Amino acid sequence: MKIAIVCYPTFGGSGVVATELGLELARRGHEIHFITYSQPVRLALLSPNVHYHEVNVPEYPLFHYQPYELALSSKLVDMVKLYKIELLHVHYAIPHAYAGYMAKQMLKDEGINIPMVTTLHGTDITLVGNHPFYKPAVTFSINKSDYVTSVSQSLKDETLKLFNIKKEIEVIPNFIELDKNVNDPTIACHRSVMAKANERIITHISNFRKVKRIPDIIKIFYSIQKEIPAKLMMVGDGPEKEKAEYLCQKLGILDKVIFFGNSNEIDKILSYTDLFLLPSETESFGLAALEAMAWSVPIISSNSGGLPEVNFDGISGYLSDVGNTDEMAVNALKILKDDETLKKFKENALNIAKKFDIKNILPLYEELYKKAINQYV
Ligand code: GMT
Repeated sequence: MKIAIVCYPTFGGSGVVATELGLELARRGHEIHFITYSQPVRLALLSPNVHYHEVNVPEYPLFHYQPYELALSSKLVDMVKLYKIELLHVHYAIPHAYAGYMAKQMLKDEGINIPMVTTLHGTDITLVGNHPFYKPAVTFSINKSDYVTSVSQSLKDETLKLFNIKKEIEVIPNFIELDKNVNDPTIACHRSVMAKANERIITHISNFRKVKRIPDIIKIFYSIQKEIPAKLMMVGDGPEKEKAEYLCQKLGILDKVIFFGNSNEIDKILSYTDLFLLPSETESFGLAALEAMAWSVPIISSNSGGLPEVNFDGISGYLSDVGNTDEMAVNALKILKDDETLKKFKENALNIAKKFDIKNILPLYEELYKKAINQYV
């Protein structure tokens, strides 16, 4: 199949899922065209089956806001015609589903019928899409998609609750490539560089937005390091990072916290991590947690959104109410208290992650694509 993938190219779950999906589809022989405003961060190499088309938005002094949707839909039209693309898969409803629908209509005018699959990722529904200024356009473009998927049952329920959706929504969860962890020889363990042998390593990875509740992470770690020797790895960048550094300084724990910034070495960091923290306000799935579990890392998370669908309470880690940092710290110490308990949680985390291996999830997308393309044949 010839598939166009539209996504955000930056660090963030939806772009990561879209990129990894495209790369795996390409490995399976499909022709993949990434169409976005810069090369996706996880798209290191282009190959004969992987193409990247940049969307350029010409600036003009009259524009207060640059019309990205317009440029994106025009690019989609041009690329569909040039490469005879058979399907559009847009990730994140805003504004991709809207731009995709416009492209569909323009192409229809020229006698080309192309199906569009929209994948809902989370904040496009829960935080941003639900804003009254966006809601009519988001509702419209979801309903005009040929097929709609959501990354968790919780996100599906939330979408149906918040919007007037007439389409069936299929749940296709986030995935990880487990083989990569076993087979990548470049992932040597650098644990000794980061921490002493007796210190537990605790990690958080995100884009440091408010929704991630970064101060909660510092609070949980503060309680942990009072009881046991530990280090905290803070990976990522975003609006809450500076405040987090300040809080660590105020609490006198800056020497125990390493701020990495955005990193392409997530696998390396996770390979020596003992515990992952994700106390988010809302999380449609929690890809970062799954990526950690794939490295046998147990999770302390909130119980919001889709997190209970990936982190199983008392098995792969623990879940607590949003903001209950005291309980989260107690649970973290339960996991970290001795090597035997930690080992059990690690094994469980990996076993649950296996369910989300790309080998199990990718065929669900392929089936959907076939259905979508066949409806226009
Ligand atoms: O988590 C983020 O802040 C990034 C965000 C995105 O849209 O890129 O991630 C969302 O999509 C991921 C992939 O489907 C999900 O695993 C994340 O849970 C979801 N984030 C939220 O719902 C906050």
